[in-house]
Amino acid sequence: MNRAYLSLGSNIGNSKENILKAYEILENNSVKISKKSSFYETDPYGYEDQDVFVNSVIEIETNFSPYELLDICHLVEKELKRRRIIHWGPRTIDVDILLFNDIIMDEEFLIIPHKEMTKRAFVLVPLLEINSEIEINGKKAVDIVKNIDTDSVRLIDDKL
Ligand code: PH2
Ligand code: MG
Ligand code: MG
Repeated sequence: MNRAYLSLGSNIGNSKENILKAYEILENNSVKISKKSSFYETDPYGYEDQDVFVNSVIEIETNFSPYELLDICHLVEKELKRRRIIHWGPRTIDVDILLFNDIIMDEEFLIIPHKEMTKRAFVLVPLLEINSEIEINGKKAVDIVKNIDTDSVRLIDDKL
């Protein structure tokens, strides 16, 4: 069984509902969710002229390969009617593979660990909530997050 971590983000429509729907679609496609972070309200990163996001991170168990898992992430985005208009812009849902076992790969359509994850508080904070020991490219995520401004990431109280 493979263990992977996925980041989910939404800032169009009912973002929390969208993430919950994404969980349901993942589970209906044989992706077992073993841990779920809380929901976080997060300021837009990169392209800033858009609404705040809701973000979460989940730990999953799967027999799929990284590319098969990527196909399922795309299926979730398709079912939630994601449209790609602005790079890093608003979306009903974005499902990204963060980590997959200890695989390191750098290919055109799939980079693991996720290329931007060490810069993103909205990824690191929920990831650390569900696995405080996690390492990214041999570095402890707890140490990486120390150098990042985490004020942009606010816990939404009502836990799942
Ligand atoms: N996703 C992006 C770009 N910027 N900002 C926040 N707060 N949350 C996101 O999920 C996000 C983002 C592109 O993947
Ligand atoms: Mg993304
Ligand atoms: Mg994506």
